Amino acid sequence: MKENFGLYLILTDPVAGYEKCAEAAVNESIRYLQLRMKNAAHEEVVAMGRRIKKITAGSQTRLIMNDSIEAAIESDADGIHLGQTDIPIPEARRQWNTDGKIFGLSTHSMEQAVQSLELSPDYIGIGPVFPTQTKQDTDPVVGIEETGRIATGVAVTSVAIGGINADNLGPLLRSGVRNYCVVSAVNRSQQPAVAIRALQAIWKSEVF
Ligand code: 3NM
Repeated sequence: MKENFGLYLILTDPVAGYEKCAEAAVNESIRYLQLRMKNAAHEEVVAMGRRIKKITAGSQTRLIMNDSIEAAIESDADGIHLGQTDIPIPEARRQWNTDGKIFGLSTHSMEQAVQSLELSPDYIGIGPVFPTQTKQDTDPVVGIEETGRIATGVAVTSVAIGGINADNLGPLLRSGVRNYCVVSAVNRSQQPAVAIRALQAIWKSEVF
């Protein structure tokens, strides 16, 4: 069944600090929290993953590690998010053969989204919906309408990503999108709980 949880929060250099953001995600019952420390050393990523796992333990919040299957295993995360050029999902599942782990995959077009279904990801990302400063060398912008078409058209849980904020979230959800990822809309806030609540209030008013 396709999930409907709204915000999937990615943490990258949050101004309020990783722990404070993770606590806010737990307190706001955010389903997915991804640790994306692109330029950090492996040991640093694993150490932060373990710290965040302690914060999410026993909560509804699942910790997803970005890219590195080793970091995901070593920090005992709940899942991993892979890009189109990372190790393929079947290989990741072989390396991390533990029941219940979550495997997510980035996609950047209808074609990729449809093709990804062969790999049985637990969810897919769709993006970038809008231009974003957060990720370098992104694929072409997908746009609201096409993102909605993909999200409603594929038989897998999906999250829209790229340039999403409180101003454009309403129209995005009206296109049929149910779940959305943000980096800067929360990581640039000194009060992550307030930013999370503002976004999820929009999601609740549009989706329910
Ligand atoms: N992946 P922000 S766009 C991590 O298109 C990431 O797959 C993208 O950051 C994709 O919310 C992106 O600050 C950056 O725009 C999202």
